[in-house]
Amino acid sequence: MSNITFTMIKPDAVADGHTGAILGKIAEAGFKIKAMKLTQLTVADAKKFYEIHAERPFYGELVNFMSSGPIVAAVLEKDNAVQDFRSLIGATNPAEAAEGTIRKMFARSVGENAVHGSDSDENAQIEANFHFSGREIF
Ligand code: 3AN
Repeated sequence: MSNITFTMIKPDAVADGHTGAILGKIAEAGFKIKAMKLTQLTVADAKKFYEIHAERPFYGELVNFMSSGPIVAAVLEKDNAVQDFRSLIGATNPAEAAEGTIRKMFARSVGENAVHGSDSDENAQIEANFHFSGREIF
């Protein structure tokens, strides 16, 4: 059964000109695009999106970074979407990410790590609804 995951190409990767290459890797890996847009998070959006990390020492840095420039937000569909996408992007810290993963190839650092991927089916749905209205998801 197909399911969905939510991703953002983060401000570092958009600014570094990696959007096309990252979308190519996503398509090659068999994900279908159900929704996509170039947008920018406000500070309030970023705070809300990353609310779960509010107590972590890097929260302020994360919120500032994620609202610092345009991102590409997308909803992707594939069997086993959440886990397969996390395998495709690699470990949070690009220095620890496997060869060939998106973070290994394109991330700047653990904080500016090129892409977001949902960590559960439930969060994928919440994150998709945070960024897209029903009529923007196909
Ligand atoms: P992942 O994105 O791999 O699920 P999380 O959920 O632990 O990782 O972290 C969410 C985001 O917080 C990361 N994508 C990264 O941008 C940032 N982050 C995580 N750990 C650190 C850290 N040690 N220092 C700075 N930023 C971090």
